[in-house]
Amino acid sequence: MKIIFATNNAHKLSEVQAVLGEGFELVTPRMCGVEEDIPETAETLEGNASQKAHYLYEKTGLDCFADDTGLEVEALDGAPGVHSARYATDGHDFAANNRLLLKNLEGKENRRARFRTVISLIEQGEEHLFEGIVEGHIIDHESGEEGFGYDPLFVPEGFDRTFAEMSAEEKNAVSHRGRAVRKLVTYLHAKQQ
Ligand code: ITT
Repeated sequence: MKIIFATNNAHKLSEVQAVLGEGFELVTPRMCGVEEDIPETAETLEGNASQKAHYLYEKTGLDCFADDTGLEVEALDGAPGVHSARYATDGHDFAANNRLLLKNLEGKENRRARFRTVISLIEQGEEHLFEGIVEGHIIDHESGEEGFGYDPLFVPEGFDRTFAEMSAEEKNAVSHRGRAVRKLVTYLHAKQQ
């Protein structure tokens, strides 16, 4: 089954393809002739996922889905949250975001945080939402080379390594995105029966 994934993030694409498995072929916006940045101007993860998926659906008329993800840090009242990509700068500067996060957590004892992913699927014009959450904590220095974004700072509950110290399979098994995508797969499989 071919399905469009409304993302420009190559890391996400490979994580999602790995969870979907061989039964699904992911198509990128670029492969459908959509070259521009897809707008993300809502104030919630649900709103942004929905906006991205609807944007692509209106452009192509084909079934598609989008994910929006945020890191929600308890001691920072849920920040960076929906602003995770542009926390420190206007761009997707992972290193600057991580530096700012560490600075804002300096001296704070509560390091609890969670990643939350919301997927919006538009299927035959109807929207369906799927959520995935992983709880964990933020350490005080970057560790590991794998993954992307805040992965070098985030240790999921039950582990003593960051996501950036895990293989893609290990991260997907417990991650926010892995959990949300497995719900999406369950839904799509049920529809195929
Ligand atoms: P698209 O909108 O093109 O899909 P994006 O990079 O803008 O890609 P999001 O808005 O969903 O993706 O993510 C916001 C930021 O949250 C992202 O830039 C990363 O810094 C961070 N992030 C998202 N998923 C992550 C993950 O699995 N591990 C670590 N950081 C992540």
